[in-house]
Amino acid sequence: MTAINAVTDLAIDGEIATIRLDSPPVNALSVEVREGLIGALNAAEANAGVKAIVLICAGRTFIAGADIAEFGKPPRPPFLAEALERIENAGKPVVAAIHGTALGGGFEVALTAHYRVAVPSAKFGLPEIKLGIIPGAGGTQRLPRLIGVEKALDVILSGAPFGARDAKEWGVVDALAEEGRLHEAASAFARELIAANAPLRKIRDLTAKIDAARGHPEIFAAARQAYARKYRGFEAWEKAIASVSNAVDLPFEEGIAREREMCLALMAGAQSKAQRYVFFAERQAAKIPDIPASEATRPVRAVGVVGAGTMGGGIAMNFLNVGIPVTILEASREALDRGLQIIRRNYENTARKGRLTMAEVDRRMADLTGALDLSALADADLVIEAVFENMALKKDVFAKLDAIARPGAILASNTSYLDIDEIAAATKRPEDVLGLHFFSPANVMRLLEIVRGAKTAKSAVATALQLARAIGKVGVVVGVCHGFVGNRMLAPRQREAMKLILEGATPWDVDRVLVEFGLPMGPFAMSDLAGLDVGWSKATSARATLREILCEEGRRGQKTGAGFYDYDEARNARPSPLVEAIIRDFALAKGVERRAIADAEILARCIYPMINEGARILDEGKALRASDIDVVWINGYGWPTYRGGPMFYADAIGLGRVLAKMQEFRAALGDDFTPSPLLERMARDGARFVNS
Ligand code: T1G
Repeated sequence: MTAINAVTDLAIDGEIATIRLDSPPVNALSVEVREGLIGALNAAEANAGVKAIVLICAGRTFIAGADIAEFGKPPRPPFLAEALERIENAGKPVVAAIHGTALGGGFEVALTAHYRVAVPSAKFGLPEIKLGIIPGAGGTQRLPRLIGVEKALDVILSGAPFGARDAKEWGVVDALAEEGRLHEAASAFARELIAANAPLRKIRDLTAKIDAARGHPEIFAAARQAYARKYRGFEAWEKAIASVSNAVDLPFEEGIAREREMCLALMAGAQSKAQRYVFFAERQAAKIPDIPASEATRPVRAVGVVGAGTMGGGIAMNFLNVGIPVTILEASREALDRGLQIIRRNYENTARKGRLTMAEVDRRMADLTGALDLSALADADLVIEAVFENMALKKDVFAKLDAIARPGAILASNTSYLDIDEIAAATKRPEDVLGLHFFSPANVMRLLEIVRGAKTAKSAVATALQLARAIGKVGVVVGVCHGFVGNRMLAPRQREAMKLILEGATPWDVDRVLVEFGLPMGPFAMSDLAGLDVGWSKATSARATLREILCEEGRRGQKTGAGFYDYDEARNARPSPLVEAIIRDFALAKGVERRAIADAEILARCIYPMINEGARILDEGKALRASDIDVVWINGYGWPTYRGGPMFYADAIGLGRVLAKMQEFRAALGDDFTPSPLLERMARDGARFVNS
């Protein structure tokens, strides 16, 4: 075995040369890897005894893509394109041996090999779209030639990985290897190629699949339609479609050149910069300064959920999905049956869409046990309380859990606002108590706020972070304060939205401005969806707020066909002249002077106080870092990834400008706009919230 460089070895075994890359953690295509790859290929080619070359990776995965940390820096030769050309034009067959995840540039490397062998657990994909770019090393040109335009569009636009069995069926992989015996299988495959004198198959020369798509613009129209909603506001996806279209219409070399041009232009743009920042921010969130990665976690083999309502049911599904059995508790047989029924129906709906087999639905339901007596949770390793948002009730639940839960069990509350330390004090084991704040719908939204109380044990926090990952969520550790990070920052936005409509903007103006900014929904459409009567009661309602008036008028949101908006049968929203009149009357009664309000003011009034609240949260240490706040807003509230989160966005505007605007608003509108001392300090120092 010869070392080509620090990350590349070449081993010759008879007629087979094996190039082995070993660049932890994920064999990303750094300058060293590119150098090693080219050096090893040259050596293998120069060796006359070598008749075939196997390319394999050490560690957990085949190449997982370009090195994202190198993006935005001046590129250093040798460039990836050169390495790819060397592979594809090698005079001896190159077999890529794939395990783990062959993603992005890694998959593109494999597509320049003449043949591919993979273990069944391997995954393939082109996730570039998630980083705001398009594949830049031939992915949009070679993949359509290999699997056809429709499938390639789906792989590239979804950014989602596909498994080895699909890869085999689609012809991406030529042979499957036994798990753990990849090198042997790839070598055997290479020997067969030598024996058969097999041709050097270059994907670039395949034409049948792209010929079939020529003259069929409807294929591209369908892709555009399928992804338009998902990518509203994003730039890269249209370029991806254009590039695949080039694969059909242009010669290979030209298609490749244009692909690279578009990829580089996107990479230099603001959207990709924000999306790359989010990639690293999400991984950073799992790192807690005073909790080492070696901190022992507690095994979680059985979960208990208290409350089988919408939240409890959604929470339970997360664990059932990954094979962790759940016992779910309700107060009455009727409520329990209803809760279980809804979970089953959710799964059956997924099965109907073809995303789950009925056998899998049954398996998940078999892992779910309903219970009416708290003692059924005595063996759970983790209990999550999801009852009404009421402190007395929660304390009562925790006192009872304390009496029955096994030692070391983690006791979690799904509260959205309440003081975890006060809840923990209802037990004799506050070290085992923390908050696990799921976002509705709990089985869908990726965010999990992990609320660390004053006495929460490190092992409990580490376990929660690990568990978040296991159920496919992004866990963010936050401190105890009213509304934690997400809802605490939502509050000033909602407050300003309500003030704006009294001052003269319409609810639809406010919603439109925020939707144009990139949020999935404006505050008033959101209120209508959630129900205006959440926390409202007829008995105490006194027409004192706009919300009380609307509720008393029977306008309680979508479910009543009317809220801020009017709704038709299909729940399409229409602006309501009646609501405009109600708002006008209410403003008059309150003595609020009305005026025309520009879109720019609406946006600044809604967003800047959020940033200011984020600064307060940071100052108080309730978030560990500004990027954690951004991860919360991206994954819990649909903040557009291409704007990188509110704190990243503040940096992009400039903290001096944010502060100046807050001061201007304060002078005109009062102390709701008092700048946070941290914002003042940072603006004065020319500092930034995040490193990007
Ligand atoms: N570049 C740099 N660092 C990377 C990286 C990459 N591509 N992928 C992962 N890391 C780091 C990550 O930050 C973390 O570091 C550690 O590796 C483990 O990651 C030309 C231009 C491979 C499925 O988008 O999807 O190719 O936090 O915690 O859950 O067309 O990482 O430990 O310091 O996520 O086991 C396309 C991105 C690039 C793949 C592994 N490729 N990576 O998941 O571990 S664009 C991607 C992933 C491109 C070409 C274009 C995942 C993973 P640290 P992890 P994991």
